Amino acid sequence: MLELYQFGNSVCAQKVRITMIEKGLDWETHEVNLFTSEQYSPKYLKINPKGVVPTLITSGQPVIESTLICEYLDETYPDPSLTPGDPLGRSRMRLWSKAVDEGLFEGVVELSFSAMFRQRMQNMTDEQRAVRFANVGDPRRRDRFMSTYQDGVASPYVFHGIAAYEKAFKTMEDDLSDGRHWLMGDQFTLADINLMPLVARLYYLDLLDIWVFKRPRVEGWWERAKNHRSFIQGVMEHFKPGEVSEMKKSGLNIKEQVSARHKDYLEQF
Ligand SMILES: N[C@@H](CCC(=O)N[C@@H](CS)C(=O)NCC(=O)O)C(=O)O
Repeated sequence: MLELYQFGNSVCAQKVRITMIEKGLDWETHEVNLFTSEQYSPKYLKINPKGVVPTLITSGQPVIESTLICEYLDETYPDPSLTPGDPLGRSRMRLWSKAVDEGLFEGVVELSFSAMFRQRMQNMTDEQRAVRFANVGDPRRRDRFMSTYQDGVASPYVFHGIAAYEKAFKTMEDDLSDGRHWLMGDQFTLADINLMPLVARLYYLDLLDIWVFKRPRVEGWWERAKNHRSFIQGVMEHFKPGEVSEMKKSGLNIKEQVSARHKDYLEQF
């Protein structure tokens, strides 16, 4: 039986769940409470030395990094395939994985953090905060975290995230302009799965229109994505009561500032 270490509303875990549902797989869930820093416990660090979720356990072996977990699942359970059949298609699909891993994921973290978790961290004790900032010895993650904790949407890391989303949505709109349903064409692939939770988070924070206003093809893609069975079962059905309304409320608190920074980005670049 596959095992998935995850935490509630984690976008990376959502990617993996969508993939497992596409494949018709069953799995056992273990919750790792990120708010009590369970991800840094010596026991968890043994299976995921980065101290993050998700981790997939298969035949007793850990697989980490959500993009790699999804690829592992697609290779191990090839039906239905979530990867284009030709090398060029695969390289294009992986460009989307890179966009997620090299900018969009940080963007979603910084925006979600500014909207939802910053205040929760302000209520922590100094000791609890110090543990969160320690971030298993990764100074880059710590710097991002501290900057967004201190400055919220004014942090340069939030600006980087806003820029990453702008570039991704522009490319999506262009790619979808030939009328294709999914990012790689008619085939639903890991590119769509990679993007779905990241677009969903903006949607639930009520920030999505900042980027997709006047991007009808992205809107069409999102409409299909959010009605896709694996999205409904892998994301929507996992929300706890009140979670969706809380995301919307938190996002609205930062919407004006995010919109202003998005305008700054368009003016500057
Ligand atoms: N690149 C990793 C990122 C994983 C990641 O950062 N996960 C977040 C939740 S979405 C986490 O566990 N954060 C805990 C922390 O930073 O302490 C992946 O795709 O699996």
